[in-house]
Amino acid sequence: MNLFRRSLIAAAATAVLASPFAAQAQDFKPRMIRFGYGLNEQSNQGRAVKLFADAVEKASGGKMKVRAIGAAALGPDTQMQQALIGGAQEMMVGSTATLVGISKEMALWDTPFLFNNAKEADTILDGPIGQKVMAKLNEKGLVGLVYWENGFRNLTNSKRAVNKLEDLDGVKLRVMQNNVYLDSFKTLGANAVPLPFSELFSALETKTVDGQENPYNTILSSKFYEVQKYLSITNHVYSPWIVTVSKKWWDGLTAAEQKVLMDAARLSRDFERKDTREEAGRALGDLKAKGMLINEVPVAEVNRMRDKLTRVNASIGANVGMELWTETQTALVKLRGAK
Ligand code: TK8
Repeated sequence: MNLFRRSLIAAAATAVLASPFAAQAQDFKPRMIRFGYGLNEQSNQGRAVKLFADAVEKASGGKMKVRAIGAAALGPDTQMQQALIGGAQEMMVGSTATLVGISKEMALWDTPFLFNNAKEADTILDGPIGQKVMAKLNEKGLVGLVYWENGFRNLTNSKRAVNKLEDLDGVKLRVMQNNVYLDSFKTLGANAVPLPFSELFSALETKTVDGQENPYNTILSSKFYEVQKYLSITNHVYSPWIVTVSKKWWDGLTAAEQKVLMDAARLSRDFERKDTREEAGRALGDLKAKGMLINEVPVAEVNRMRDKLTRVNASIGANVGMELWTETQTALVKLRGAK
């Protein structure tokens, strides 16, 4: 062995000993983490996954590597969730709404008009209630790390501007695969059709469905403006994303490795929310420039929608458990009184 190589190895050994990853020094092979997500690389979701990947690689000194796989190349949310539970995939980020079939408490976040603004969402999601809902995933083979912002959802369709409740009548509207969404939009008079997000663009393009609902960011990054004429602002629900890990895999990590992931997840959360809010702030202008016709649904009409949906609220309460439901309502009242 020549001198140069020898000193290189010595230097590497020192670096390894100095890091909490010393235990793996002998048979160094980076841990590969397949991290799947549904949106494009050029989206708020894609940017935050990239930031997470870089943070993990840096904090672990290259011993943990994240392979970010977007555009649902590993399958739609529900498929990835099963891969995580089985241990065939390590990580993903997706909608909490598609987790309801696995963990019923997640339906809490589907409550129409639950949060009035992003501040309320952050406080509840990052506080004891959000953490309690997240912890329920552990019984199901998943570990939740953090919530990201998907955002307040709005309606788009190719038929007509929605200015009043009745304009939704018979509109074939794609919803997420979840009974609360299905129920909500049926109650509002739409012909609600559950579909995975990965099939949505082509369903809109071929007019298999007339419309959908998502935050401005997604309407922009998924290019829905190419196949949707009308955007009607309702802000009918705040949707979180959640970063999840396969519990099977997580349980085999060292405490130091788990910490690297948790720290990077928190960094990604703070970055993602900021990035999403900035993008949402300019997205309406961008969508208008792309040719969408945008209208704000009058408050009185939004209130009519809200009233119609109280029936749905009652069933969400029953499904997630009245204790959790009441705790959330009480926390929100308190939060609103405090400002
Ligand atoms: C992306 C989805 C998306 C969600 C939906 O995988 O399905 O409409 O809003 O963000 O999770």
